Amino acid sequence: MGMEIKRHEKPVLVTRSSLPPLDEYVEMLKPIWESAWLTNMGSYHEEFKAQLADYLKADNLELFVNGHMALEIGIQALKLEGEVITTPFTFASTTHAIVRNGLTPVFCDINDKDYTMDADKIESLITDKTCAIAPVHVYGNICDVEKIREIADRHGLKVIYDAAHTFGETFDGVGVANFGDISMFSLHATKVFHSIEGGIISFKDSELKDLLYQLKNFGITGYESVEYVGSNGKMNEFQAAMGLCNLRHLDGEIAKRKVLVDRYREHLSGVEGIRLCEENPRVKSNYAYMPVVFDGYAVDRDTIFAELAKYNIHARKYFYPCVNSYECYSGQFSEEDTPVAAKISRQVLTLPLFADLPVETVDEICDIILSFQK
Ligand code: T4K
Repeated sequence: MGMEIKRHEKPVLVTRSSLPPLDEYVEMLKPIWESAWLTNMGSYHEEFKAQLADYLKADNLELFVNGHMALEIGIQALKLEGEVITTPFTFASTTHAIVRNGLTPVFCDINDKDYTMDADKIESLITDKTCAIAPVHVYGNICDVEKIREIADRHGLKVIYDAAHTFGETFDGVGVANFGDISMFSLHATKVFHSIEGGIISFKDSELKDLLYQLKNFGITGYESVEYVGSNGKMNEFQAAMGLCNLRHLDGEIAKRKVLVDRYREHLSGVEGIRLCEENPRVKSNYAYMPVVFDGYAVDRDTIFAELAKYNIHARKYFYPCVNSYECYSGQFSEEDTPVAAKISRQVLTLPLFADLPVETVDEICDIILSFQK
């Protein structure tokens, strides 16, 4: 701290995809060339699925071309009708997947500690049309899974977790894939673990297995039969090969992220007007994001965002704006119904975090932020 900070020549972005050594990936491509089997559930697809089941400690899972298709198809497989209680503090995908299934989102506010759905506010939103609750383990913070399960069971509702940020995490030693009726993991290039693009649905009811497989393959159920209006959500062999390579290096990548998160915390914890998510001792984290909330700090979030940009450092406002104020939903919802989410979305900044981010850059980012201190 206290060093002179120069503008970075190359932009420091919020994240940077991890990649395996090139030779390792190229070696994986050779069998694809030999077999000329590129997609439609090839051998890498099957191998990847088996290794993921092991890593995620989940018996039932299906692979998809990306996280969003996984969520859309996962919801379709549950055959729901009516209203789904969800959070507005998320990426566009969560709500879009609900709406594109012909369901109506009902927005529940978040809590101001870890920004997941406020479980105490769910019951007042339940009506005779409610069919499911769709919370998000936002930034890798695990929702109040116990209370949500209890509410869902009492009202006969399905629970759909958007676990896009939560790959590999555990809660009390249980793989996060095991909560809810279904959970969706994103394997997008920007995630802690990726297969270029990719997605997973883990599911409780093993009877969903065939249906999910069929729905991601146009609803085809046999050579001469198409029983469902399915989609094309298949993961291809190049994606699966990337996933298999990355899985070998994942634990090392997470360990590097932890060092950086600890460093951010060292600098920013306890500073007046700056809030960090509390670490939950019940959760084994994957250190997916570094969200920082500026609430009563010397300057506001947007000033910090602009100041970092002067140094070619590009934090992101994940998740601003809230989904219930998107143009595409104009006139249907009001951000005022979820005041905590509205406030946090204006105060939060996710700082750069990726395995190969130099620790010196973390020091610089914190120096820039703390230079405004009164
Ligand atoms: N649910 C939640 C809660 C989610 O956060 C997401 C996705 C989903 C569902 C849907 O899952 P997927 O269908 O995407 O699997 C990015 C990601 O594209 C998106 O996956 C992610 N959430 C979201 C939070 O972040 P953008 O629009 O911010 O991406 P973009 O292109 O601005 O990239 C962000 C930064 O990542 C860049 O500044 C640099 C870096 N980057 C990006 C790409 C594309 C790389 O290093 N390599 C790359 O290939 O959405």
